[in-house]
Amino acid sequence: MSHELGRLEDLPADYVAALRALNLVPLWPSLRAVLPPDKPVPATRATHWAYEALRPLLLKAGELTPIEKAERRVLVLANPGHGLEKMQASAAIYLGMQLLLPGEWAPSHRHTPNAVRMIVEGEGAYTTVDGEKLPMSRGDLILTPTGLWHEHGHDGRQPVVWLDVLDLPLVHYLEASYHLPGVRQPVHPGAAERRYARGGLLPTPYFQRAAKAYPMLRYPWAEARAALLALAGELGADEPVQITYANPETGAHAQNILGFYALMLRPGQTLTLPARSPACVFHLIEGGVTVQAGPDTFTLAEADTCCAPGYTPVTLGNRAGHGPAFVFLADETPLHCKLGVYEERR
Ligand code: 1HN
Repeated sequence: MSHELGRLEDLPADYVAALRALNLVPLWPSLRAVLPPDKPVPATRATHWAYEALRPLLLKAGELTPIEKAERRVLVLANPGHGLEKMQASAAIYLGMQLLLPGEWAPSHRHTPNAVRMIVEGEGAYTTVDGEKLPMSRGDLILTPTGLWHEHGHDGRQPVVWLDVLDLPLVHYLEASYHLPGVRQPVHPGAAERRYARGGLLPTPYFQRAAKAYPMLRYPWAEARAALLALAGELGADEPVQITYANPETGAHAQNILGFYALMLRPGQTLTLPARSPACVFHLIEGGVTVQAGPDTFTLAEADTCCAPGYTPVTLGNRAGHGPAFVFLADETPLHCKLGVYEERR
């Protein structure tokens, strides 16, 4: 049973002042705000960031601010529901579009928040993570897990842009976010994506595997796309065609806090994702889709990004009459599962 609780204004001012002087506050005036009835009231608002609109502003940043003055030249995709200055897409997710110009160098550093990059456009850039030089091509997913040294370089001729996805808002909220500058990393040969190139086939004996928490750092789009097409061939026409970016040694999510997925929509297919507790980000790699998040509907062109708050059903639709659409997703599922607050409502 829910009934009106006493308000702060109902209490004598001198009583409230006496409490405050001792760093005390009464719970009951705020109880309903922190425990709203039935479901949360998310600050996260369904929000769309159109690439066509932001791209010229990002390129302009390349003229206005040299890389030495930025370290990372990024426009943050901020959710107005949280206040733009908070630099949050959702409670736990940070999004930014990063520009690296030919010849530029974004120096080595490491930090506690986990990052991934989803490459949006351009060729010739690379990121070196934990001594592994990882080429960046459109649609590739590159991990930069917590604590690993990383730096970006660019040997190509065109601007390179990627989407950064970090769990920064959460790690910052936990007062666990910090940064260390580093020196240029020595690069060691070999790429884990080749060692782990086939699902279910692991390097043996065990010592040939990376005895690392994050054995594979780059997930080439060519592999993910081929996996989706193969999966589509196996599944019924109405079934969701979706893959999870996983740790090849453990099968768990690739990173600890945020989950990453790719999804294929067949021509004309619509797919309704049930309301779930985690917020979710959608980034269109290929094709044209609509994203209906509760009462809001967004029309995504290639390289567009949008987010939906938790506890909101989302319907995705492929607008194309022919040709599949490919969407990259990031969400807070691993975090919610580990904390025991994950929920799905149908
Ligand atoms: C970071 O380290 C990068 O390394 C990009 O490219 C964006 C946003 C907040 C904190 C660290 C990068 C970031 C970031």
